[in-house]
Amino acid sequence: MIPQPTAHQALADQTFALASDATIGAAGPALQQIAEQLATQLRRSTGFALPVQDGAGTITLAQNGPDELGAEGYELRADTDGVTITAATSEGVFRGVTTLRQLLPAKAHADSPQEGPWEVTGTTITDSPRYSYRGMMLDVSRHFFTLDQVKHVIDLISLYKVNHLHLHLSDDQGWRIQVDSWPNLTEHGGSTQVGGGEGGYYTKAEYAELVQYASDRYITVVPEIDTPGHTNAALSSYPELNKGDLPPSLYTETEVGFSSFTIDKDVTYEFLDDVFREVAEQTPGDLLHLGGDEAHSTEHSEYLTFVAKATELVVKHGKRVMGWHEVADGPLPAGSVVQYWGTEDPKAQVLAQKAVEQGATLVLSPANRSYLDMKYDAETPLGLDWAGLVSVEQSYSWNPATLVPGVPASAIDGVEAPLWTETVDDVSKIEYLVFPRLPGIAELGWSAESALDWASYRDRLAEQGSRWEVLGVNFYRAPEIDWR
Ligand code: IFG
Repeated sequence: MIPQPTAHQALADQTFALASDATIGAAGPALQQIAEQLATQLRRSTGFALPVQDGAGTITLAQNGPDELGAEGYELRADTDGVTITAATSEGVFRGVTTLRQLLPAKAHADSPQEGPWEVTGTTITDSPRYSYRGMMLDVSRHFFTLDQVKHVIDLISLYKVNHLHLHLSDDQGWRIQVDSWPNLTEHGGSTQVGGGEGGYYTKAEYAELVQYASDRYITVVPEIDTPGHTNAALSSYPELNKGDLPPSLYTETEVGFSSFTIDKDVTYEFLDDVFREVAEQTPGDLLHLGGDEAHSTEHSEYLTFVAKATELVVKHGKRVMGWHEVADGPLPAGSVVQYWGTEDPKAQVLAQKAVEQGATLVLSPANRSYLDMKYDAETPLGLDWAGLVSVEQSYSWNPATLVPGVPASAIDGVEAPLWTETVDDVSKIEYLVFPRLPGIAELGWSAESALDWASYRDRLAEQGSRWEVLGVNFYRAPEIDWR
């Protein structure tokens, strides 16, 4: 099991066997939707009818669980008579069903009928997450990924109880989300990508479908509009955004830090007001990420002026600010979340401490631990290595509560594993870098501190390989794992 549950107890000589006459019981629309998702998958791999019915079934989902397990906690019991999953919320039931999918044999993930038996060793599980924010980031700017490709990523990360998908929607190389009031952002700014390919963007209908697909799997989408740096695509789309109204050409290389909004132009803030409004309208979640990283071409006092004005606009449109840790050098509105992407660099640690001193909380994305675009080792064909080589063990063996010195454990909202896509232009490359490291980050976000143990984890990870083979995931068969 990954993430390791809070508590689990085997039931001696009890085995649940899913049989062809099994039913799935669920009360109410939310639980029935979860039941239908589970049934759809198990019908494919078992060939069983698996009707979903109101109330109890062979597998019963119920929302009368204990409140003390929180918004995502659940109880699961599998014994000879059946499986029951109870929680206080439908989200908790969904997390319990995710656990059930891992208790079933790997072939339960197949997309065609497989031979039985379909057995689950008898167990009782009581489970709830350590942190409320467990995320993955996909950079869809450097290389664009279609709605279906992002849905596939959502399917995979939801297997590990990830509950946030941060989409890096704009950068120097591409603007990827439709903004009706500034249409050239996608028409022109979305027309290419790293390497000069045709790029792309999400229409509002496509973005709504993406957000709904994530929501149906209890994943909140966090949109990022990176500012004031990483803005070449926007600057190239609208001359008036530039000093002297001179727009740069589109950019398809991979340098960083060369672009900046024009801080002393009013049109910059009129632009952001429109952009944040339209993005906020498409964002059911309460976080809007405004970037803030690597503003090397923005004079620092101007950067601070910008952050104050840009954060105010995010709040104006009803969202809480999220930003990379550089934003903490300026004043942040209440409820801000600062994303730490430092390594052991003291400057980054000071900014994280400044964030917490002014009441912000942290999401941890240490580049030398959680950046999924870092090479595994010197032979890895994809990815970068500026933050070092990140093996599976390096990615797992850290403690979010103590990573940043001088920051209380209570200030940590959770963890997020970013996948930057300078070197990643298709799904098999996404899978190669994300697996097997993402499950480890998901475990750091979910499991109790006492459960975090590399020897135990690497053994549990070894069993996931067979699931990824059934799912056709192009995972890196890291030699440090004894894959079963
Ligand atoms: N740093 C940049 C990213 C990306 C990354 C690649 C952050 C916050 C290096 N900013 O990480 O745009 O280029 O590893």
